[in-house]
Amino acid sequence: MRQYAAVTITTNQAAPSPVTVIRKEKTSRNSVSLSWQEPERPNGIILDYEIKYYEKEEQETSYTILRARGCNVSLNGLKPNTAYLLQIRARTAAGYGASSPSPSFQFETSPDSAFSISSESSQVVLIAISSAVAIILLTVLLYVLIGRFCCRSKSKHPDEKRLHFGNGHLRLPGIRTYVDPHTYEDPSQAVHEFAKELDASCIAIDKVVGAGEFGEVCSGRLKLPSKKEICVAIKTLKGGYTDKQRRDFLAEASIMGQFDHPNIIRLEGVVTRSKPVMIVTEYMENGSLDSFLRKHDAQFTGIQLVGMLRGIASGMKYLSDMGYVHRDLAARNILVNSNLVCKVSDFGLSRVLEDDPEAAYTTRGGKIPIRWTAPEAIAYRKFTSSSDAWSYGIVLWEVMSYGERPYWEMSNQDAVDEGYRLPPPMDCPATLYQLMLDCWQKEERNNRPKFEQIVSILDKLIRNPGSLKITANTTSRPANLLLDRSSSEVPAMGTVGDWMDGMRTLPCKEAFSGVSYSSCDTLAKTSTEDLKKVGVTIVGPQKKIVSSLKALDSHTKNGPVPV
Ligand code: ACK
Repeated sequence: MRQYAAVTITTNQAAPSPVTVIRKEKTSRNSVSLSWQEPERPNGIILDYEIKYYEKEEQETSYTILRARGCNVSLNGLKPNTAYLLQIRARTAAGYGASSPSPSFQFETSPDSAFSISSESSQVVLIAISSAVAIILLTVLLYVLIGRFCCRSKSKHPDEKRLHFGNGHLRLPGIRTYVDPHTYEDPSQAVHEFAKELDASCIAIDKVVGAGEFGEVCSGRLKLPSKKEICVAIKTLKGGYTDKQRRDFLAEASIMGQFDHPNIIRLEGVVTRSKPVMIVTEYMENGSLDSFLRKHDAQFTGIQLVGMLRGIASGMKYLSDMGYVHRDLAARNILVNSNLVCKVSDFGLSRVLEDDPEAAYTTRGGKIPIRWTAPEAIAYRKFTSSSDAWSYGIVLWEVMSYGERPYWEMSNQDAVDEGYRLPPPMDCPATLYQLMLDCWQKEERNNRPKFEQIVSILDKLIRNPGSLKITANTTSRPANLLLDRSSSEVPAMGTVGDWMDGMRTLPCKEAFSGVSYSSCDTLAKTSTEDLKKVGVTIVGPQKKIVSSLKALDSHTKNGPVPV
């Protein structure tokens, strides 16, 4: 028989080509108006343009970023008589095109004393100068009033959003574009700004696939304007809701609608003008990642698992670049499609945590999914992209253990007990376990890896699959396995009891005490039923416990440990 494999690869849509033609329309001492031509090859629908500019002298150490939907923009709040450099890039569903031009486009503002406008508008200059005092005073007054109004009702102008204010000038590196829908005075305005209103007649519901806090989750089909039908998931808001419930339900759509990334669940639109109120998203054939992995225990290659993890990290990098902190990153909130692509889902603020069955009340009253949450977020609600990185470490552990519950049946209290770290899942590559430990740095949360670094580490692993063969349980383990990073000593582990003490897995220790099995292999061959007869309760899958014990065997200096 001829042996072959058919491989279907779908490339991503190409990014738009650079913006090459930029024109200066008007210049004054504090502002400049620019326009440009659409890229020669947009390769899709241009969602918006990013305009980045900075003082030439400052060499890009601080810069301002604006976003514009059209091909023109006014830059205000500039310094008089100053040279600026500027670059523009277009964004489509495929992401950003290259920034251009290179070298950057240069413009200068007019000197302090002058008020110049381009030559063809010299008449306007004359009129402006003649009525100078009155008009300037009026403009300043209006500017102050409008400025105040804009600050109060943030982001009311979708076409051109100034992303960061600081005396009208950006002093922060990076891009940040997420707008919190709760800052809108009228939340229904937010949903219509970020989500498309769909006609209910274009949606056909096929079946119920799950239940959410607000109502059922169904699968169905959406007829697009092109008449093409696509599979969708439909979240519905059940009848009898309060205004607040409707607002909270739709907040998820207002958040999701701002994202556009292959590893973030895509919003198709909302139905708010008829009942039931619905949120329509792309359909993910394999459902939630945790149950998907449990269904396919041990069925994937290392590369497939790393590919899934890479997707999640890439989605999280996108979210953190946008300034969005997820707060509830867990395998149950990742969806998987038929191509094994993982996408981050479940957006919202307080709602996410209210909705999550894993969320428990902390001593400070907040509701938090304890097992997935960083210590500083549990202790004083310090949620940041670094606390998301901690949760990513837990997701990494969940994926490598095929949907095992973190900390098994331990109580939340024991799970967060200081110093405890999860052990490596069976056959877990050493690099991935080290990555988990890095994500779980307690004291120095800023030392946790950034999502960009995580993506790059996983990319390296994918390029060099041989490195996945070195597993955490066969090599010497990282020194910090059993301890908090603040402790410098690794305790000597002579017996299983010591090991379990070190791991603070009391339930396990109690289960094994008084039972005498001569080796891990004997234990492996003993049925769970037989173990029960001698009073041993298996608190996790038996094969995983055996694998951990074998790891201990290889770890101790004196050969196999008697169990
Ligand atoms: O594991 P599941 O089948 O996948 O059960 C849950 C359920 O709805 C409640 O959240 C499923 N679900 C949610 N969103 C989607 C989606 N976009 N595509 C497919 N299934 C979804 C989820």
